[in-house]
Amino acid sequence: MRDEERDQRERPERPRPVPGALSGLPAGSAGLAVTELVAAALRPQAGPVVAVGGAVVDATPAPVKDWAIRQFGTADKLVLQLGILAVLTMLVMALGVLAVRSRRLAAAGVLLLGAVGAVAAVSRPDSAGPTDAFPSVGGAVTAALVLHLLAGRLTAMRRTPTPAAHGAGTRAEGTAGVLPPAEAGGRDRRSFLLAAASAAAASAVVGAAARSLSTSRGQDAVASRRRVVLPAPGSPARPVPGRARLRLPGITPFVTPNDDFYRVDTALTVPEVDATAWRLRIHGEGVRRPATYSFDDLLGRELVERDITLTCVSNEVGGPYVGNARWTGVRLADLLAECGVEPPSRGGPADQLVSRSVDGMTLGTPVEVVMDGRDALLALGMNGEPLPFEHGFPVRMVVPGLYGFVSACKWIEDIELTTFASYDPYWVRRGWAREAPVKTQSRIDTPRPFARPKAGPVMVAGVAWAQHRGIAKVEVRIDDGPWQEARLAAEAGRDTWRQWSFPWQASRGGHTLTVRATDRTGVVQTGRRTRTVPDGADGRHSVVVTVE
Ligand SMILES: Nc1nc2c(c(=O)[nH]1)N[C@H]1C(S)=C(S)[C@@H](COP(=O)(O)O)O[C@H]1N2
Ligand SMILES: [Mo]
Repeated sequence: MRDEERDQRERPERPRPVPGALSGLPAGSAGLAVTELVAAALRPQAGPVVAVGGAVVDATPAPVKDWAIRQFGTADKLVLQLGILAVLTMLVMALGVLAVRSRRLAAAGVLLLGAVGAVAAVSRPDSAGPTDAFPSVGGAVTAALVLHLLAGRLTAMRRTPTPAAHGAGTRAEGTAGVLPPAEAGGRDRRSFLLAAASAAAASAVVGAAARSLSTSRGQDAVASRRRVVLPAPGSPARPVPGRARLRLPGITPFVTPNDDFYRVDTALTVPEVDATAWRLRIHGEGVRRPATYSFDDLLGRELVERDITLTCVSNEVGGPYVGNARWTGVRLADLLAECGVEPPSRGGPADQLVSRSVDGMTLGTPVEVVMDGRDALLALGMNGEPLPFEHGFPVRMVVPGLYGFVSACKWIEDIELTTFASYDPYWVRRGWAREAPVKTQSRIDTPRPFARPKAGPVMVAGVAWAQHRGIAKVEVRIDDGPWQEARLAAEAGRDTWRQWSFPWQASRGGHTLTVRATDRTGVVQTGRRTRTVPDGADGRHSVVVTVE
């Protein structure tokens, strides 16, 4: 009997997973907070969540990426980062459980996580070098230390039986000279909880400091944007005819306001570039006079203003990734000519213009297209204001007629003349086409899918686009009926979309409305549906409605 009693007293309790897992949380949050602070001080892009997220984005196959864009739209990045945080939370909880058994193994696990973040940060295309490992390393060391400390308290707590486990131990007993086990257990528990709470509180303080530091760092960029005054364009946009804008409920407006303009990019944190420090370098094959331009250099040139509709190759038939804005900028062809660049048709050696952004994105555009006389711009303004940060401040490219992924480089900082044969930019390496003119497309904006309009006159309306070729005709078909011509709004220009409308005498029952466009080269939008990969979706948009 005596032996059994002693056993009960001295044998450590079996490790309990719940407090272990809970000790992983303050350790993880302390690590993450330090990570954020170091990243805010050094480079926000070097933070492990952003770096690992970026690596995941880059490694995701095109069809999965397409699916994610479809599922989550512009929230895809938030979903990805929350996913990474969820995985991280589970891992630190598991490491917390492990720490109760082996503090050394758990610390090694935490450091391994840090190593993953460090490697991701250092190997990003826009990495600033080995220092990008600092946020991950600092965070991992912090998390390992906190976990070590908490697991130590937990182990101490376990060695002394707790009052609950023995159903004994009242305050009165504790007044004896020697601390009874029950009281010691309570003390250890308090010390564990205190340590865990302190770690959590310290993480909150450090996290807040990291946020305010990163805000203040972004302020130079914000201030530089606020100071920009766009001079009146030397070459203003052609006035948009009044009849280019249909005033119909539910139709997409002719000009897309900046806040509604779709956003597609791989940037997990929007680059905030200080325009005063910004430079654009033009160099490469056949560049006889390589040059570097500042933002003021560009602002001092003749500005041209153009209405241009931008489309994403990932836009599904009927999808939302298309927008029309009034861009202000400088002619890219003029800059290239100044640098001594000749297009291939005049003997120039380079057929591909590779634009590179501050976040390491690369896009390839045919030199011939950029220099064929169309309004290929280095845009500084969007709808009368400096570019919003999300849309590429301080400078981006816009080339009418080409999908964004082969032309519209945001946060641009480098233009290199090269050949298609010798260099594949980012999207091409992931299965997208080298060259991608926008396909002729049209979309029904109203009625909405599954609407229930009343029988009688129903206005069917939407937009159609075939940038740089222009829209010649839009037709609508009801069910399997004949194609009937829609009314086209006036043409603002060949580089913009065109609104259209079709007054329909709707009869009761279910109906399928289909639209197709014909461009000015005679190409009719095909009925054969294709995927967005590799060079944009083909097919016609249909909407099913029930007329009551
Ligand atoms: N730096 C950078 N530029 C970029 C991209 C990107 O991921 N990074 N995405 C391109 C794509 S695919 C499109 S469709 C357009 C979208 O421009 P927007 O976000 O201003 O609409 O930007 C292009 N420029
Ligand atoms: Mo795109």
